[in-house]
Amino acid sequence: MANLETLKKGVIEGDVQLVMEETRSCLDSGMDGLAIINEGLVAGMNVVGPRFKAGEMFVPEVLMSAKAMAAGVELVKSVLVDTEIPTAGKVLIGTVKGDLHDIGKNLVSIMLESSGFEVVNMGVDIPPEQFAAAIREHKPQIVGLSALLTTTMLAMKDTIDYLRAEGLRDSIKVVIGGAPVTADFAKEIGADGYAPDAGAAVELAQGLLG
Ligand code: B1M
Repeated sequence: MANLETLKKGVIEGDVQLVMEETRSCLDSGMDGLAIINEGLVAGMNVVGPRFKAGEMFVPEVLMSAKAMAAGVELVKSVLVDTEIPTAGKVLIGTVKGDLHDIGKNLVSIMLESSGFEVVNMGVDIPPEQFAAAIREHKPQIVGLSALLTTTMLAMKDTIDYLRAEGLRDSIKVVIGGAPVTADFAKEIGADGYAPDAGAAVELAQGLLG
């Protein structure tokens, strides 16, 4: 019997095989695709986020959960050809110029995607000009900047200043994060918000657009 609770459990446990089997049987039983995503797959990820934030789950486990959820979403998407999957908003995210750290930023991307955001992940070492070009191309509501080095934190300010000079700052919310970053620093450089971890980044994005 297809069961959304089993699906949710599969995501929490990062069990790719179980999630794929259960997603298939939910689809075979005629269950609505969006219900499978929201009440099974995303519901599982909604448990993972707070557990990670509380230090009850660690990075490798979160990545397995995200992988399991993504496998299920792919299966559902393959049958939802004509159905629009509603998005919570569009986020453009990248690690700033000079910085090559991307593990945390990718985790933030995954958690945002799991919560229904459309994410354009630009990668690492992104100069302000490239952020500006991507904002023009993708028209996100939120731009996320990540930095892991005390030296590259300054590139966050450069990026925000550049976006302001280009007339793009007022059309977006800028959120920042990364180990050396603080809420005070976010205020100082004119960002709209700071999140200490991936779970908080999702809450921040939801709050800014809500
Ligand atoms: Co680097 N490194 N590293 N490194 N590295 C640190 C950051 C460091 C603290 C290590 C140390 O000395 N103790 C130190 C920085 C010191 C400082 O500036 N204060 C450091 C250094 C010095 C360097 C090099 C300069 C070393 C050298 O070459 N001499 C060099 C710089 C390269 C460059 O970027 N130009 C370097 C290189 C590297 C590797 C390439 C080897 C590798 C990166 C691999 C990769 O990312 N693909 C690496 C790693 C792995 C680390 C440590 C060990 C781990 C970082 C990590 O992935 N953490 C790190 C030490 C540490 O943090 N313990 C260190 C796990 C990740 C899940 O957490 O990234 O904090 P984190 O992300 C969190 C939050 O910060 C937040 O949410 C995430 C999930 O909860 N968050 C956001 C992150 N981005 C966010 C964006 C948001 C919101 C929240 O909104 C947009």
